[in-house]
Amino acid sequence: MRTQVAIIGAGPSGLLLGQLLASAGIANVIIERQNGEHVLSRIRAGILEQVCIDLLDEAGVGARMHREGLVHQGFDLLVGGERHRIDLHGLTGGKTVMVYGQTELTRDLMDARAAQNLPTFYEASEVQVSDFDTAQPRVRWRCGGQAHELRCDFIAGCDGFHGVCRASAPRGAIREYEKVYPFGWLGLLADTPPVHHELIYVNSPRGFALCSQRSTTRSRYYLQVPLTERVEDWTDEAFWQELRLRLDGPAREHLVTGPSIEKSIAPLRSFVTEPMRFGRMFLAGDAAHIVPPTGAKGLNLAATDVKYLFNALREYYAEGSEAGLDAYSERALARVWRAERFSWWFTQLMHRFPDDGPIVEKFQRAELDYLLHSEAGLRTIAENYVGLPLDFGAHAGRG
Ligand code: RFL
Ligand code: PHB
Repeated sequence: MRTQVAIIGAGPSGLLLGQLLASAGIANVIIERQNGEHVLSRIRAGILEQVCIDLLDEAGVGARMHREGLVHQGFDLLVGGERHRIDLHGLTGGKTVMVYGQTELTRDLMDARAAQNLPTFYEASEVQVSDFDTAQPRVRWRCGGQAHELRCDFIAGCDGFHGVCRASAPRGAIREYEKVYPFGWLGLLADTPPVHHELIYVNSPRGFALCSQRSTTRSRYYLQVPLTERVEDWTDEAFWQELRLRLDGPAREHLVTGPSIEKSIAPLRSFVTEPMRFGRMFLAGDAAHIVPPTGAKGLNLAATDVKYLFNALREYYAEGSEAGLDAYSERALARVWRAERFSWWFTQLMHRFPDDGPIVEKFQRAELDYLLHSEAGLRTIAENYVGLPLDFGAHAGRG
């Protein structure tokens, strides 16, 4: 079998890249370890930046998102029992974010791919990538007891944090940066109306909490929990009770509880791989970097990697130019580090760290107090949250 681009992983990165390439007439094959239902069952991101929305439109899969997604012009920070609104729209000259679940976005991409009959191999085991230091990279895998081999021009490693692509890069050529946080997020999804029309990020003495949503009838809540907690030990009732304790009076009053549809604990991590290119293999999305979810940046970063990679591949096939491919890693990493910094900063601003003494708590409160009462501080939060412009820093020669 032969194709132009072999894509490893059918998460949002791989599926989006596949749609964009197909729209430009570039042949691609996706190889995914799980089955489609399993990919759709992972409850993850909920907030899309404009750059992600534009890219889904460019890929021709934005119709349902525009119909069903909720445009948010701001969110609340609840600090010391007091609510402060971050007016994203007002502080950024009209920018907004959209609430549209990763599950829905993935489903739209999967449906579009199936409708166009684009080749996808689900339930692939023993996936191996090789020869990406030559002009003929190779992917091998097994499916239903049968061995498969694919020759291609390029490999796109869109296989997430635990994938095979990054692990196959030569050890001497790769540098990894990592910070693991001493807590996780316990998430609960329920078919109950959200407690508030916008998101509420909560810094409480009992730890961080987040009131998010998927629609006007489906809520998503998170609680900061110690890494020692097990999801089996959290009944729905215990979750709601702890959430109530972290909210303010009005939110407590409006909170509608109900049975959970899903509950899980996600560890928090900052992680970056440098570079994001190894010969003819390119990493994109969670395969190359992880952010703690506090800034809602993971999926959006994946989308911008895909944008840069797609533009580079299109340029290569249309004009024979490798300039975009050569610039990919540096260009993507410049944006990655900015989002990593924001996610780390917002995480340490909003959570309780078990080893921090009372003085660090005071520093945190003083910083929040400053940010929330300063136009510059509010703007810093807002412009990072909606996503820095794609050409940010370009004028300083770093774009
Ligand atoms: P994914 O989604 O992990 O998909 C990778 C795919 O590759 C497959 N795979 C393999 N396939 C073939 N061979 C192998 N050897 C393979 N190994 C793995 C996997 O089965 C999978 O299907 O990576 P991708 O596509 O880069 O997408 C990244 C996003 O999923 C991720 O960044 C976001 O979910 C992060 N995230 C959020 N991002 C946002 O932008 N906004 C948010 O509000 C937001 N909230 C979140 C989040 C992530 C969370 N968790 C659980 C980590 C909230 C949470 C709780
Ligand atoms: C979510 O709805 O899952 C979500 C929203 C905002 C975040 C993280 C997760 O910062």
